[in-house]
Amino acid sequence: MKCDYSLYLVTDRGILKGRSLLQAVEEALAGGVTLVQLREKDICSRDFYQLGLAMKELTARFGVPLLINDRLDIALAVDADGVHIGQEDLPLAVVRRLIGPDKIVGYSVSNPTEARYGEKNGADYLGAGPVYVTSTKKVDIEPLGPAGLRQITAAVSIPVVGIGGINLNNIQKIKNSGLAGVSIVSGILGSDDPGRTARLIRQQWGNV
Ligand code: TZP
Ligand code: MG
Repeated sequence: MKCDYSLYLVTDRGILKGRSLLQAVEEALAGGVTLVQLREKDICSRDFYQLGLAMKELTARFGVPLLINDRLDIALAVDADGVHIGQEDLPLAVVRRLIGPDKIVGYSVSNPTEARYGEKNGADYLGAGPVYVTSTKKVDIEPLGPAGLRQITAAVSIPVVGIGGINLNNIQKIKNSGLAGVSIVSGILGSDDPGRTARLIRQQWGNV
């Protein structure tokens, strides 16, 4: 599936400053988010499913694809546009086989070896990170910075998005790293105005 990775919003309900998740994502979509990943770490399957259905309806209204983090079963159940998996989830080739050739499969990487593995085993795109220090996810990997990102983008020919600590203030520094886009959690959802922030980031990044 063809996909615009330029401004990729990943969700987190822990940083919403009292807003509802759907409301904050809707504002971000109105601001120009081009792709959404529903990421839930501590809700039961039934709640994840119900939220997935609601999120699918919302993103579809904006013509934006929805991916589900980690959970292939939820992605299939809500007929999402794809799934994003990491190094500790089901093996990439298994996910690709089960979800089929037409859905989007994303794969988290933090070095060129993992990136090449992802490209060979069926990923449509790679999420490379952490780019900068972040408190949204516990990671014990040194931030890649622009140079580390460039090593990853140079190693593969599929699209790569950067993730981790990216915000309005540091986005310029990774503009020339060969990325297809930026993937952001707190830089948008934790900002005072997700719609305005998304719009400003979109302006800074440009349309890919
Ligand atoms: N994967 C690598 S870093 C990260 C994920 C999900 C968290 C990114 O969150 P933020 O708030 O954009 O730093
Ligand atoms: Mg994962």
